[in-house]
Amino acid sequence: MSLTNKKSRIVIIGAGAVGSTTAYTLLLRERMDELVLIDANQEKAIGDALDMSHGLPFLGQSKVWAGTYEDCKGADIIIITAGAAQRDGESRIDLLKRNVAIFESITTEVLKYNTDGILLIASNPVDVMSYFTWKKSGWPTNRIIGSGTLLDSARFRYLIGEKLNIDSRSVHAHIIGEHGDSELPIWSLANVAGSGLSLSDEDKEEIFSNTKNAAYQIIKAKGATFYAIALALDRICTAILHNEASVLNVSTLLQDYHGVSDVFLGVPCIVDRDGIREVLTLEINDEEKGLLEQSAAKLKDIIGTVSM
Ligand code: 6V0
Repeated sequence: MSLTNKKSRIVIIGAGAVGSTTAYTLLLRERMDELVLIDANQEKAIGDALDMSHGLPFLGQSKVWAGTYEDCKGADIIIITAGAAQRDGESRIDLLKRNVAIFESITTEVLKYNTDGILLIASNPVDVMSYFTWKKSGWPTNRIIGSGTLLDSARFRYLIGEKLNIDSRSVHAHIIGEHGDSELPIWSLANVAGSGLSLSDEDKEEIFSNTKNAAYQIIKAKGATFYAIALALDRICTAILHNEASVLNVSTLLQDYHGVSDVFLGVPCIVDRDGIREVLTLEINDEEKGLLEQSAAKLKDIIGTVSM
């Protein structure tokens, strides 16, 4: 809920698996006063909003409805989880081009009604979509946030915690870079209460491989991933609405981050009411710096293949 008298509002664009699960998570945790669902498939958004509204007698005072872009007016946060599914035989680049076109039309509509909110991007490839949204919007970088490697870092911490039999909330460990195949684990700084981790090289390899391949594993098993990303998006929204200044590994524009510039990648950032207040530079080693450069080069190549 809002800390001021103004009603807090979150708009979710794309009420698919991720969007509707995020909506439900935000409602259960009573994060905002008003929640709006927008989807190209309006019936789906209407159905979800009704279904969730019928649970409100068991919850709190939040309102949820299927809306239009006009409802972006005054919204604190606009989460974009819309996306096209890959067609049979379609290349990843062609899928990306279709998703960029979808983002063009969504951003155009949002900007008609909102100029001072925070855009939170989850659609994949999230670092590329965040970069395009930033370019298209012309908004300052603090108000464009990609979910980045927050989910990957949570998976990493969970797996380390399981291996050591320690509560994953007490494990401090980062995945940075692309939310995808070129992401990198920062083993040099991973710790529990400041002590290094007693993990063998094999353990580390297994943990990182399971982190990186988690989405493939889940999609193979049930077609999509949505619970943990919904909690990650809820975490970012809470940091914003409650002005927490929490450190979260989100995707942001890097400028001379260990020599990397002009690309959105996941790194630890301080997130508060204004969005990204500060990008924190991790003291990573030379090997990790090399991997970060590779991740950035990959993203720049992808960005170069699609024009806005
Ligand atoms: P989904 O269930 O297919 O939902 C996508 C929704 O977008 C559908 O309901 C569509 O109708 C809607 N949509 C399509 N075009 C438009 C448009 N122009 N305007 C409004 N709505 C539109 O996909 P799912 O929810 O599983 O995934 C959504 C996106 O999130 C995909 O790009 C995933 O790859 C991405 N994820 C990102 C994660 C992360 O960590 N950042 C994690 C999981 C999924």
